[in-house]
Amino acid sequence: MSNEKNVLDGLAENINASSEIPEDTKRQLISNIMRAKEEPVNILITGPTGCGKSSTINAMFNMEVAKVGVGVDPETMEIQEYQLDNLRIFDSPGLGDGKERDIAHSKKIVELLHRRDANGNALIDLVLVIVDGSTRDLGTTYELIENVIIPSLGEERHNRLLIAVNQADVAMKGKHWDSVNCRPDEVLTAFLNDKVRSIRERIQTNTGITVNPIFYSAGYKEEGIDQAPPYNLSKLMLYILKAIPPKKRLVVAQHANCDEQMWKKSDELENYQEEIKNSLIDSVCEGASSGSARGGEIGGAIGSIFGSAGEKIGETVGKVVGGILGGILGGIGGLFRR
Ligand SMILES: Nc1nc2c(ncn2[C@@H]2O[C@H](COP(=O)(O)OP(=O)(O)OP(=O)(O)O)[C@@H](O)[C@H]2O)c(=O)[nH]1
Ligand SMILES: [Mg+2]
Repeated sequence: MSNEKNVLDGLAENINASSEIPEDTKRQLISNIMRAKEEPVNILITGPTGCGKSSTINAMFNMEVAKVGVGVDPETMEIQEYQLDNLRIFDSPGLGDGKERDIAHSKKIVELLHRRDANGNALIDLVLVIVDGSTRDLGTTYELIENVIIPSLGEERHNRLLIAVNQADVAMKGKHWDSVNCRPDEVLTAFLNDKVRSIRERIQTNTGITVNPIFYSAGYKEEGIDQAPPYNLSKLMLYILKAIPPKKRLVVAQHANCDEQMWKKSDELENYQEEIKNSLIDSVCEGASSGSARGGEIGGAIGSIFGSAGEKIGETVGKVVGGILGGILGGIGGLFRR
């Protein structure tokens, strides 16, 4: 059932077997990988009924964890918890299910956001609010973000909130979606950019908080019909990885969906695969030094963490680790395998 041992142990084994990485560096890298086994990550995914929370969780992660709604009844009435080793995902209904239910849902979300771990840190690392891109009525979504979530985020309010507009494919009722190439045309792209900009400006004005929403499509499945693949799911994964500390990134990425198709379609504003790879290399190499180079100095770029004297070693290690990650991470790794 668990594939944590496979991914992280496999990563450690491959690093250990590499002849290109100095021994002392290996020890540091392996200890970083083993740390990812202990490090808990808790993500709250919320948004109104039918926005695509379950579809998103299923597309991103390696297990059919969440039931996708087909009927008229909301599928997710309570906060559901899905545990993939030490990655925990909370799936909570947003608002818009009637006054009484809204109050009950709000209370549960507020309670969850105030929960602390044994060290007194916020339990929830990240809140991902999913916006239903197919509707114009964002009233209940704003209510949820501005009056329920943001006031409960405390000190960490600036970086614990992500907003993603789902169902990009049907944002204009299916018009302007190129279903052959699975991407929005220029008109739909402009429409979606406008949508994320207006969400950003509205939240900025009303709360002073800056969020940079993205848009994507979780794709969908129907009985007996092939799945329409997701769009910008790699972008969403990168958005999440960048928002959590490097030491927690492997915890999330190890459970990424094995199916390469999930990750392929994206806008080309950035090379998301490359960025995901770099963010994971940082995660594995955090704090590593070549021994002779300045220890403990952590830079964003792989070369710099080894100091200028160790730049060459840093580069080699980065390449080796990137190659190993590509080999071991299943579908998402397949995208950056050489
Ligand atoms: N076209 C399209 N349909 C989607 C997308 N994401 C989800 N859906 C469909 O929207 C419906 C609702 O999706 P769910 O994933 O169940 O939504 P949810 O937010 O989990 O809903 P509740 O659990 O009821 O709150 C399903 O029929 C999905 O197939 C998408 O990106 N594009
Ligand atoms: Mg659901």
